[in-house]
Amino acid sequence: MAAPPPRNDGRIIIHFDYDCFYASVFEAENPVLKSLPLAVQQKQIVVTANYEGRRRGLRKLQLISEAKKVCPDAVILLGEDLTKFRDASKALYSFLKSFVWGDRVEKLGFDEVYLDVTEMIEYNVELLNSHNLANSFFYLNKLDPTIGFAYDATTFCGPTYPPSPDGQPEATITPSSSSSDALRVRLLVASHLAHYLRDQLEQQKGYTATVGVSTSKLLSKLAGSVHKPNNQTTLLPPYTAGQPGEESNVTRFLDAHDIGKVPGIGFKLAQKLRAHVLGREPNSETYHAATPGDKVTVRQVRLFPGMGPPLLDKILGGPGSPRDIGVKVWGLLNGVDSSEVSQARATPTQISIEDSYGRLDSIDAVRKELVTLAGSLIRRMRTDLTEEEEEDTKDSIPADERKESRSVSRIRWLARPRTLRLSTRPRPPANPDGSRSHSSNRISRSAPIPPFIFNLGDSVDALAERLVQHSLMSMFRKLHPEKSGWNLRLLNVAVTNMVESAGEQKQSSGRDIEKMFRKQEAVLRDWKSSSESEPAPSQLDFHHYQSSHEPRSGLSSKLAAQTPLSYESPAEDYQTAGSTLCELAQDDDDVWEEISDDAGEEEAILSDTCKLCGASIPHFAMEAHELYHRVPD
Ligand code: TTP
Ligand code: MG
Repeated sequence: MAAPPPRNDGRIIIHFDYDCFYASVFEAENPVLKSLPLAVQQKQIVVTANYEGRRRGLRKLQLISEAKKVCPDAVILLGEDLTKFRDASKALYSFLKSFVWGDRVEKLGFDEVYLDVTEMIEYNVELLNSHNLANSFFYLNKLDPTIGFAYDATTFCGPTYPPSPDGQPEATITPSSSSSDALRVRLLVASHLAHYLRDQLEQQKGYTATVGVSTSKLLSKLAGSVHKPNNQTTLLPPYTAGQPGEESNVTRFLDAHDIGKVPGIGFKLAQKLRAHVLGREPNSETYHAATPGDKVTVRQVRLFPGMGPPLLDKILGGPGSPRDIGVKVWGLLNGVDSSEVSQARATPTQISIEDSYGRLDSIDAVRKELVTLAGSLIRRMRTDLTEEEEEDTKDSIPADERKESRSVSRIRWLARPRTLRLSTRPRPPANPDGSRSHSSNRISRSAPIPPFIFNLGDSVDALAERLVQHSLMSMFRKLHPEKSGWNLRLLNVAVTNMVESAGEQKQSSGRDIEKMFRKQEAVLRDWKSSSESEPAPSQLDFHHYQSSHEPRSGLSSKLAAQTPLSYESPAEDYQTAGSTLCELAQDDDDVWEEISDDAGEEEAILSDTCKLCGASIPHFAMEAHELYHRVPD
């Protein structure tokens, strides 16, 4: 066995996972729901349920019919329009970020956030008074020592791994050369910050979360999953083994996990590792190796004869895998993850809107759908990429015309995308026996964005029509030159290749993102009246499908703004904790491609096992589940 890679436990990371997120969004809107069993429905499945519902038998990915059977008085709310979840996710992200010093706050999907709190913790550890630890004060603001909270620094706050013996004081703050002691104090202080943040989230926003505290994204995420819901877990030192033969807490903690549970080791990699250890193909229906005979732990893989980066390269390498995959996975198996919490960015790197269809096979129908999608896209661009700017007019107006000093506000673009991309996913032709393969690739076409799209004075509807006329229809004809004979499952319209506006770049890293979110709300409000006067895209789709008597396979319009706050690929969005291992990377920058097979977007519906996260999903639920992966932000 190769030596474990070197550790670097210099950072302190807190991982948040909101409890039953979609249900909580409804509860925050209407607190009466908290005491009722609540299920959120997409298509015919429950995508989540609140804890009262779970107590009464409601489950994630349960059929609605089953949910009604086990809990006849369940309140079932439709969660196909993702707007409110996205908005709540942004607001909570912004809220958490407002506490953290620096920009290292990263959103993973809708309901997870990593906070790098190293700087705050170091500052507060420095200020600890070892003679009066029980009455410590956590300073949340360096400039204002009154802002913060009192805490007892003699004990960890909340559960730890391994559990601490009851009533034992935890902290011994003495000048000590032991790095393990120093780390212990830093984690202890961080456990109090984590508790404070959870409390604020609940008091001020009405959301609870399950939280992990450790030194990397990998370990904080895994630690967070120990005590669910509404609790926290701190992974205690020692993180490195002292004597030969001794095991660190990291090793003990990680070793017991099934290999498929390790963030960064996706389903495909886990299956290859299981096959190697078991010496046979594992059951492909396995849900994170739930089948007892197929369970392979981290320890089994780590201690397998000859294990180390070269063997891992052999097992996992191959076309499409990262060159250093062996080193990376070896790191993960040993609890080493050097990926940083990304810096927050003010604007997304791309915005994309899509919808899926039961049958879309005529130019007229395509045109109509493109106008709807283009309208949603432009609305989203205006929300995410503009800000209201106050200008003091005092100096720009000649003195004789100046009645009084006043400020006017105008809206300006923070970033402008340069590329428009249209993607479709054709329905595969029927096989001779009448069956149809589920698998089909996306094809896409890109073009420069026509400048008129940025005219803030024009109505969204007019711009959407113009964009379809000017660009999207000709792009579509290049993708599908035949007048008919095709049938599409999906249309996606995206803007990519984002360029931040001058002035924005200079201050981008220090931007007040909270201000941006406040502005977004204001901007949205302005446009709401016009968008509310027309049917929402989902309603349009619904009518469309109702009238054509087609089974509606698509969900409501999906909007996705990908930012470096979250991972680049949907797969990673859900599965990894920051490793660059990406089984299904989506290359965002291949902007000028001709027709390209987007293998990264390959259909995740080949079997009942989700190819992105390995979950065993009932066939009927796969589409809703796939949507969940595909809409990261
Ligand atoms: P999860 O974090 O898996 O679930 P959760 O937050 O509801 O519950 P928990 O307390 O166990 O963390 O997913 C976050 C949200 O994503 C969830 O509220 C609903 C949505 N979702 C889907 O839409 N489809 C899916 O297949 C899954 C798993 C989740
Ligand atoms: Mg959650």
